[in-house]
Amino acid sequence: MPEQPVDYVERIKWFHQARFGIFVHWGLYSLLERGEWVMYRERIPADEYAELAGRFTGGEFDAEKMTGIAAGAGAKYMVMTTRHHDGFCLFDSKVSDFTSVKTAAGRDFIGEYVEAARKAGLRVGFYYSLLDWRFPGYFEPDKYPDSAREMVEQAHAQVEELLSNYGKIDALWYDGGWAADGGGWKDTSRTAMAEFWRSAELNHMAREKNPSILINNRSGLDEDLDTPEQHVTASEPGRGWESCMTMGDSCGWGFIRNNPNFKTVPQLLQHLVTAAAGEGNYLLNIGPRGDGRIRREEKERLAALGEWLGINGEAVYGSQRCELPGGMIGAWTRSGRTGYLHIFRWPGEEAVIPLVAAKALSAKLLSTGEDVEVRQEHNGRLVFSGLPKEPPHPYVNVIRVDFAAEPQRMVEKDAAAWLEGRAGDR
Ligand code: FHN
Repeated sequence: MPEQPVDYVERIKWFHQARFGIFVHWGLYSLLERGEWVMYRERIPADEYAELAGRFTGGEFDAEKMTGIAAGAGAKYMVMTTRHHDGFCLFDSKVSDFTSVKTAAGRDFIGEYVEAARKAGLRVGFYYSLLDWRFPGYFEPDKYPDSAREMVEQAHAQVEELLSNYGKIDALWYDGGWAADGGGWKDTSRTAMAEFWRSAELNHMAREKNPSILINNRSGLDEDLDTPEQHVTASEPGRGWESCMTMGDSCGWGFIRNNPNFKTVPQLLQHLVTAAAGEGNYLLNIGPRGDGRIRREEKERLAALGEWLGINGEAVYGSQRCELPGGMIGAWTRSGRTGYLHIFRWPGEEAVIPLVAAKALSAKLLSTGEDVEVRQEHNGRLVFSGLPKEPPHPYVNVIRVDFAAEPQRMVEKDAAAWLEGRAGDR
């Protein structure tokens, strides 16, 4: 008997608990070290590009090492490119010879990833690019209708393979469903996109194969998850969302040889906390080298995130929306009646947050484990005092505050009352 469809609230529970995932972009393009768009941006003919498969052996690709690094960073899931826009598959496919199994590597890297991720206790996501640059029908669907049809059929067959051959997959991360720029697409709307890829049928099949799968919004249909890219913007309450981001320059999801703009650990943490504060997730990308090794800059940052989450994880995992203001110093996350003030800019011995409409019972600094003195003044101003002069943790410090009720932002009915030290909500 086929499994029954699983209710959205039930399906998305693990995702809300997780809050932090690692994205992996790896493929033939990694050998060229100029990012994953190199084939198209440099207009490398398909045959010439395909020769890269003869050199792509992934000799240093170690799925256990990679998933270990992700788990050590405190991530709870991963999403790996099963194929990107160049069409090269890291898995075995009956409908394509352009795969790592049938070329020099002779390996099913996706199979290795799935096994290692499960062993490391991580949920498993598949990135799949609908478009495949090797098909003229992608760029000019009216001129080459057979090619366009073949490309869509290949996508259907491969998504089915991916969801049939690797056990239960937790997330299906489509990409590349959009109209080709400058090409022959007359209608560039999401509706046209969904029609082109026959997305309703595709996603129906995916849910039949795996009733608990989460599907993102990039096939032209909204499905389960919004996917803001390179920015952290919360969706409407109740809707799942995940912000994906590169560690370096925005054009470099795949390996770039000299990538001078790596974000700092505090920047990465601020993104993670901002996502958690809006009840969303942070999907942070790594782009291994052509041979599969993960670069030092990424390993160092991930280890630092793991160390921080080891101390402050309770403020992130399973976090709920919190709209308390961060004053001038940070942002809040929440879990029931407990609020977590993440201080990005350490103010010194005293920290002030206004407009807190709940009674604070006690406070503790997670990085030291010490209790913190807290008093409440007019306008719900919380004043934390007796704090260390210098930030005890170099990146982000978290004060946990237990409140008597769910902490909410005070509504200022008289917006000028604060000038006289009066509470504006009465
Ligand atoms: O074009 C891709 C890009 O290479 C990368 O895979 C990102 C990840 O979200 N998505 C596309 C752009 O939206």
